[in-house]
Amino acid sequence: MNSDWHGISYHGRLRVSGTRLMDENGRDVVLHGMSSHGMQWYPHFARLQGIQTTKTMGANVFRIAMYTDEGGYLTKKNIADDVIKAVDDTLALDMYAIIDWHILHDNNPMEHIREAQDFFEMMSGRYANEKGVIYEICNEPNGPEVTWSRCVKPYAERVIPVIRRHAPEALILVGCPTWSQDVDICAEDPLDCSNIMYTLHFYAGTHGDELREKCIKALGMGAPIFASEWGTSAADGNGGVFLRESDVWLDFLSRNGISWCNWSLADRDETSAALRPGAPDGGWTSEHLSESGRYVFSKFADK
Ligand code: IDC
Repeated sequence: MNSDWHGISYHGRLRVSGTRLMDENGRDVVLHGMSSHGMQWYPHFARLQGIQTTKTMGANVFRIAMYTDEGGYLTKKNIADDVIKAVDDTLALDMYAIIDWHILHDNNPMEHIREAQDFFEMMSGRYANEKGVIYEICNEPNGPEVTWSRCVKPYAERVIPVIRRHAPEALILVGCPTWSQDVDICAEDPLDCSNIMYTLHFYAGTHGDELREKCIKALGMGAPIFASEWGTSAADGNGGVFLRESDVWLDFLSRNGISWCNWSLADRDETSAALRPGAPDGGWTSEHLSESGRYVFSKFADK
């Protein structure tokens, strides 16, 4: 591990200042790391051994993607136990943990707002005093009817206070319409709360200049941005990998001081997965990593 690796014990509680993410002592912070795949499918990679291996390569954040739909939390509540284990393991490694309410095909976050409130009530109660826990309240709102003003913003306004009751200073990430791409729309009509960031998601084979323009526009309007999910593949998680396009994106994020998590830490047979099929739970060497995994793991420690 690089000697300038820094985790929770160094940075402490994170806070948003303007569009920047800062640490407890007022230093700029940029987090790099992996996102798990769906916790209903790949919980074994979201454990100490695997997360530790990403840390060895320079990662200081881990995102725990808890799908709501598709056999996730809504139909299998005890997935929350795996999420808790993953959060505890991540914190034990001195790394920041993102708890992601991973809506996707259930495109409107309002659809399950009660469940979201109960879930975040439980999680923020449990981690009330933890400086390293970050809450991502809706992965990717999507669909023509799912607008910021009518659906996502009111959802955020009802879920954020639930978290704030227990963890008043926690960093909270808010998804944007159109699969967390419309950061500019959120920026035009921002939430009236502190310590929140909007998420920008991209897949290098599908999204390019146009999405970067939206991001620049949002930053220009003062919206803080966190790239909590991106892939080297096309948006369906496959195709490519698009490493030249990924270079352009990572350079862009770096120039703008934007933190990121890569999709995904799994051995699924799809190009976005960082591990090759049959990979063990951790301790990976180059032979266990996919082309994407080799690329992404080599970027964690970049500034
Ligand atoms: C994809 C997975 C794929 C799985 C599918 C389920 O890669 O294995 O079958 O979800 O719905 C996202 C989502 C993320 C997607 C990913 C790739 O947040 O859940 O994962 N993606 O399609 N947004 C844009 C792309």
